[in-house]
Amino acid sequence: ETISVIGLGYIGLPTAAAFASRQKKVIGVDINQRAVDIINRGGVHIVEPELEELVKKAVDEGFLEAVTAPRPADAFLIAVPTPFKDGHQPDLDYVEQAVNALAPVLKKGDLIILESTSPVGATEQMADWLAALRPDLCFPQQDAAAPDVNIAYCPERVLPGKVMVELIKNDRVIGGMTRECSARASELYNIFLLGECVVTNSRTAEMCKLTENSFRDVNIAFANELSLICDVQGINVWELIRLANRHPRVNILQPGPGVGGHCIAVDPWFIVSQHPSLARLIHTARVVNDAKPFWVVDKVKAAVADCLASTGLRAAEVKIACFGLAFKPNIDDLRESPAVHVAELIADWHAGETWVVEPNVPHLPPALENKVKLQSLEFALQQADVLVMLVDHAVFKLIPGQQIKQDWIVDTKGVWR
Ligand code: SAJ
Repeated sequence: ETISVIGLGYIGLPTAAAFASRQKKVIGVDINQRAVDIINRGGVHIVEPELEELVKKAVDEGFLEAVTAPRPADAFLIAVPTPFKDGHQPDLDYVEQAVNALAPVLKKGDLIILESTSPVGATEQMADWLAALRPDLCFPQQDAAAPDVNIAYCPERVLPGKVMVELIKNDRVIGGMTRECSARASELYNIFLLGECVVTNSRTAEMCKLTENSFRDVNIAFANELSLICDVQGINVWELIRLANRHPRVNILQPGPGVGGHCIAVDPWFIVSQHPSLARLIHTARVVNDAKPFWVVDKVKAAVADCLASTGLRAAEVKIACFGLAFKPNIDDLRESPAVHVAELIADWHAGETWVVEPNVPHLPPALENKVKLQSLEFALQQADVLVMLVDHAVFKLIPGQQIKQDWIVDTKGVWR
């Protein structure tokens, strides 16, 4: 049995490595020649704990090979990006490209699984595309008899930074287009899965993925809204949440500078774009979370104004130090990071220098080049006038209170108060 994983990114490569580690022959497919070359040398082009060792072993032992165009296999897993286009419409172009590429090598008895986060109906859409490309094969439909090719939607739900653990341990939602499709997909994942395969249909599985990330977004928006209210009321929002969470049925998440990453800030829009008038709460949560960076910048402006009034410094002399750029603590991933957004907004507005401290990243992202300076933790703590805490990295939490001498602090994570 040969398994082909199409899209060797944050999800596809770990999944390919998991199958290969169970001695299955895996063909990884990616249009990025550079990624393919790195993998075939036993390396990785993304940072994720444990991944490099697994990939190296799989390639050395001959279980994993990367190529740029699909080859025949028995099962195909599609794990390509599904971003959104202008107006927050889901963009299925990469899925369609993957389908176009694999259609010619498809044969009777094959299984196709879509893992990419997708709007409801995407799996049926994929079956329609395939049916048009391969009229000689029978694809699953609600009414049809046993199809030649089985199709299922099985979303990933792994947490970046813990992918290799969660990939194996988490339960997996299996949305087959028919019962047979679900049975085949469950059998495939059971090659490496310790968690359970929970079977449903493809539309429910698509909605389930969107629901999980929207749940988190709505709950973070609740915490972010509380932080605005508490600021006006002079209440410490972190203490408030700690106290409220002592209630047995209350479990509020943490406020911050906004919501980043490539999932939670994106997936709720897939629901909103399909149901603009029904998804009011989900839409509002997005608006609340996306507004948070601007609120943080207003707080920084107020702190700088206060600093100028108290010290008599000119604005151009005030040094602002931002702590953290990653989209969440203890990772190096800057994708859609609200901290990057905040640092950029500050630098664009501020007349003096803006500094950034980010121990997890060696270079500034393009958005910040020529706008801010990367500084060491010690230097920024000693020399900055205004401190802005954006990401609660463990190293920042360890800074002893007496080392923080500044009077002007904007702390979006409640670390320094
Ligand atoms: N955040 C807060 N407050 C919190 C928790 C998170 O502001 O209390 C912020 C983070 O700082 C970050 C953003 O939310 O900017 C997202 O971080 P996250 O840790 O909630 O999620 P991701 O994006 O790393 O991964 C999520 C996970 N989904 C859920 O927990 C429901 C993961 O399981 C999914 O597989 C992943 O999205 C995905 O790929 O969809």
